[in-house]
Amino acid sequence: MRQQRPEEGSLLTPVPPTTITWHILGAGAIGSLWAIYGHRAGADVRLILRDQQTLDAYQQCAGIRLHSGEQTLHYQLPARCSTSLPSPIQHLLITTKAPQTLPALKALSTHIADDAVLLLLQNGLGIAEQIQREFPKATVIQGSTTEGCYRQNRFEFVHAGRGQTFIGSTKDGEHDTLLQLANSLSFSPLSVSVSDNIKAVLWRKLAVNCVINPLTVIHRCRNGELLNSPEHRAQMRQVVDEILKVSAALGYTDWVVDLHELVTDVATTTAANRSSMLQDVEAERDTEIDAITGYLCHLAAQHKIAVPMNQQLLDKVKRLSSPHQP
Ligand code: KPL
Repeated sequence: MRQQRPEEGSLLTPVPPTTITWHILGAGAIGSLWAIYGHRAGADVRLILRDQQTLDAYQQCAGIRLHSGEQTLHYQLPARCSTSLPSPIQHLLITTKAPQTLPALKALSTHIADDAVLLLLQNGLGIAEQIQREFPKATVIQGSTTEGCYRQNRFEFVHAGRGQTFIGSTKDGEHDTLLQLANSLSFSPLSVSVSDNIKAVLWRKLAVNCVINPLTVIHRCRNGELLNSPEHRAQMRQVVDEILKVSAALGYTDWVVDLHELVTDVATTTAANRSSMLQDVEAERDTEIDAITGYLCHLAAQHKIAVPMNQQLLDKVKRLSSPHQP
């Protein structure tokens, strides 16, 4: 019998549309994707920008542009910076990069309702636990997306590849809430599903990011170009083999039986995309390498598993993202 992928356990029972107001923290590629499609769908979506300077730049650009196939969408949806937010935030979609998440949330904390829903849609692992500690009464939901989107200019993005988006919770009894949230964020063409095994989905996404993101940085190439060279393919295989060993030590073997295939699939469907890590390195921004490869290497060390290829990629990307490091 064919092995069931964790994504396929998702329940897609239709739930009536809701009128949730979504605040979106982070106007990067993923945040802007949801903001633009949400606004187009008539949903109440509001951007939270870092500071007044960013807000001024946003207004000067008259909002966000998104190129999607032949179409360009251009909207100036409501945006505020964190110092001028009016009411307590009840639903927050967090799309900031892993290292910026906690500082950004702390800066917003007086505007976040105690019982807010904080939905995390970002690469890497380890941040949700930190958020839950900081906001103990909030409902923290984790999500994962393989939509491919990259920044072309400050507020201009390209939706370069269609992917899948899942949300879920590690706590029991939140299924109806999750369905409602998934429904409220399924702005066409984006579709959000509930996973009944979000840990597996996040682990699989971490694995994909451990392969594609650092390798596209080292080779300065688009995702699909990794598949064109035998040398790059060999490196991809090596990274995957090491992840399989760590997965086995953690008891996650069933989640990654098709990992080689999955990585190739994602590199193919997002072939035209520039990975988020490559975009960060090129823009001299902090990367998410610590929450991705760093997280994996940390677990490997705890279980005394050698992951030399991942360690090498971690060191190289860290050197590239902090050029002053020896
Ligand atoms: O998540 C991604 C990223 O760039 O961070 C992938 C799926 C690799 C798409 O580019």
